[in-house]
This record gives sequence, C-alpha cells and structure tokens, in this order.
Amino acid sequence: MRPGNLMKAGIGICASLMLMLAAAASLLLPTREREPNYDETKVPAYDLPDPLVTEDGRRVKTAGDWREIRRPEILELFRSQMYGRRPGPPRELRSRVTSVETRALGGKAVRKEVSLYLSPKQDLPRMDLLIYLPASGSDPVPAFLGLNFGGNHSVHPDPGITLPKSWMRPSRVEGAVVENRATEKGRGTLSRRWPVEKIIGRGYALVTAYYGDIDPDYDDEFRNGVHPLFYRPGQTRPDADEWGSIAAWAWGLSRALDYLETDPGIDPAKVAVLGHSRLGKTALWAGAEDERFSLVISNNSGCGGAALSRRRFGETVERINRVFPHWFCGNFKQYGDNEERLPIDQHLLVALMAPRPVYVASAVEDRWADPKGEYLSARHASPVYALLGLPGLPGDSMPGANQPLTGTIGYHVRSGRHDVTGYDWDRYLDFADRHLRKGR
Ligand code: GTR
Repeated sequence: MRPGNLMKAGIGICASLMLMLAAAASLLLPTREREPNYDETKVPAYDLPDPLVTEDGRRVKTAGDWREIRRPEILELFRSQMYGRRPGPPRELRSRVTSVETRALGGKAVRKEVSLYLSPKQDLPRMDLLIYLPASGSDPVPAFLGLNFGGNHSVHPDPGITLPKSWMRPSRVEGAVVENRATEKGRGTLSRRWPVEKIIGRGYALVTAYYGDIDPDYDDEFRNGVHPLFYRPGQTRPDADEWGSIAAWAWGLSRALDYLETDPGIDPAKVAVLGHSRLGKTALWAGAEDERFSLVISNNSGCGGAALSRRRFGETVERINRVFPHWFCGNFKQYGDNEERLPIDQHLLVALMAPRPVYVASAVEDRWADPKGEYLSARHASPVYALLGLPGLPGDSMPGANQPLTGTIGYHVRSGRHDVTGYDWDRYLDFADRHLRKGR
C-alpha cells in the first residue's frame, strides 16, 4: 500500500472508531427529553382514518354495517396495535362481602366492601371494591365505577374504610403524598376527587377499587398483577399483540361489573365507567371492550386516551411508549414518531362507544393532554352517532372554558389544571341524569 493510501485507510479507521464510540456513548447517556410542542402552528398536517370507511375502502351506509363490519374492524385494530388483546373472565370469579355498614357517613349511605378473587388458585391478585350506596330507597340504583390512584382509603376520610394491605404506588398527587404502604394518614387524601356525598345525594352509587390491585403500575415485564395468570405454558410475557397494563386495568373494571351484576343494590344496566388521566385512558378502553358499560367518561385522558395521536401536541406516542413501556402492547412501539402509519386514531376509540353516551373532559391548563386534540376526537366520532340517528357532539367549533356541549357525546374544557374537580362531577352527574335516568 502506498503511504498516501495508508494514511487514508488510517483516517478511515479512526473515523469509524469515533463513530462507534459516539454510538456507544449515546446508548449510555440518557436520551435527552425533547421539548413538547405546545405551538398550534407546528402541529403537522394529518389525515384521519374515516370512521365510516372500511380498511378496504368501502363506505359504511347503515347501522347494521357499522355494527357488523366497521366496529369490529376498528376494535380489532385497537386490540392488536395499541392496547393489546385481553383474556375473557376467569373461569370462576369468587367474591366475598367483607363489610357492610348501613349507617355510614352519618346515616346518609350504606358502605360495602367486597373482595374479588381474580385467580382461582390463590388469594392474589385480589381486587377490593369499596361501594357507597344512597341509604334511602330499596330500588337498585345507577352507579359510577372508577379505579383510584391512592387506595380505597384515599377516596374518603371515613374511618370505616379498611386500610389496603397491597403495595401502593408512591406518588405525590397535587400535593397529597400517597405512600407505598397505606396508613391512617392516607385517609381521604384524594377525597376532593371523589365527592361521595354529592354522588349519593343525587341517587347514584359510587364503586371504586385501587388500580394496583389489578396490576401494579411499573414496568416489571409483566411478572406481577393479572398477566401471568393467563400465560400459556412456557410464556413469560404477553405477546406483541397482547394486553399491557391499561388493558389489564380495563379488564379489572369488567370484573367489577361482573360482580355488580349480582349486587341487589345496583342497576347493572346503568353503570357509568369513569377515570382520570391514565385511568381515563383505561375507562375509554373498558367502554370499548365491554358494551355492558352504559356510559363512559374520560377525564383529562390525553395521549393514548381521547387526544388525537397525529397532532403530536403535548405528550406524544414516542414519549408515552418510552416512559411507560408497560401501558400499551408491544406492537404500539412502532408508532412512536410514526403516527401517520397508525391505522386508527383516538376519534375511533370514542366512536366505539356508539350508540352509548360518552363524555370527554379537558382542562385549559392541561396542555400536556392536548385539550384541542381531545375535543377533535369527540367531534370526529360524531358521524358514527349521526349514522345511528343520534346527536353526537353539538356545534362545529371548540367551546370556550366552562361551556359544556352535550349531545350523546359530551365535551367540556374546564378552567384550571389536570385534575378532577366539583365542576367536572357536576357535568357528569347532569349527563348521567339525562342519559341513564330518562324514561323515569
Ligand atoms: C403522566 C402521563 C400522562 C397521564 C398522567 C397520569 O405522567 O404522561 O399520560 O396519564 O401521567 O396518569 O397521571
């Protein structure tokens, strides 16, 4: 080799070495968090899949074709590409009423606690339901069902609520510390999100359970929670199209409804499922998978919930998959920075509720959850309701703060931040009165 060539070869080797070192270093360094986009002018141009056009381009013209063809097609896409397929109910769902207090909350309520054994073999995982029913009247009542973030004892200061023994996700929710072991101090710490007296005063039951009873909310490659109960022999984690944690939590909500169908105090044909934030995503998926839920409420559910993924505003598919790898199924990972390839977007998730009433709520300061993207999902689900002869979301522009829109789809953007407030609950109670109590 001539000296010139030798030098070129040397430079080439050095350059490749440098590249390899740089690549190795980038693997070791934490990925630099990208700034979220909060600028409407930077939202990319996008085309949404039409709720009324099938994958092979056929227009859906009848309610029957929606039911028989397009709805199952959309549901299947969400299952296989986003939340993951879930198993059916356990062969035998055992329940045990562990306490009943007929004079709870100063005589206004009946408080019941019920354990659901999710596995036929062992005691865990076990889901503990806390139920408050209005004390007056003996007829079965409609109910709100939602998972909680902090344990059942965080929902109300009521000293009669059994302190959970399960692992709690340590967190700080709006200043209230939720410890990883439940203690007396934790009683009622999240009660402002659960206005129990108001709910029972309006004639509804409230049913709640701690979401970590079903699957603890951290990435342990699905060794704990309900996933392993359903593994095939030799299987160690869900397949790429099988359930992540959100689908597991939603499955748990269906098991709670299985129980409610047997509870004489509850009208199981009038159960509204609701949730906030990641549990809002969960409530939407629960409503999509289980049509026994007669009303569905998404409170500030954002990315992976009601917000359109293609807008890439606030939280994105790339970020949610990276930070919460256990929430969605393996197949969803391919859509980070690749949203245009998604065969679905979240307006189709809202449309899966049709003909049932669905309410999407945002908060002005909750830009991370993309209020406009949440509004647009509600709006673009409307053609399905129209096809079924129902008013979807009224109007054709996003309302201002605290101006609810209510058709069979409801929407509001409340002033303030990411939270569940009295304002939100007043809207949900009015919406439920309108849809679940009609004909009374
Ligand atoms: C955030 C997450 C959101 C939302 C929220 C919550 O960290 O990015 O998608 O679900 O948590 O559930 O509190």
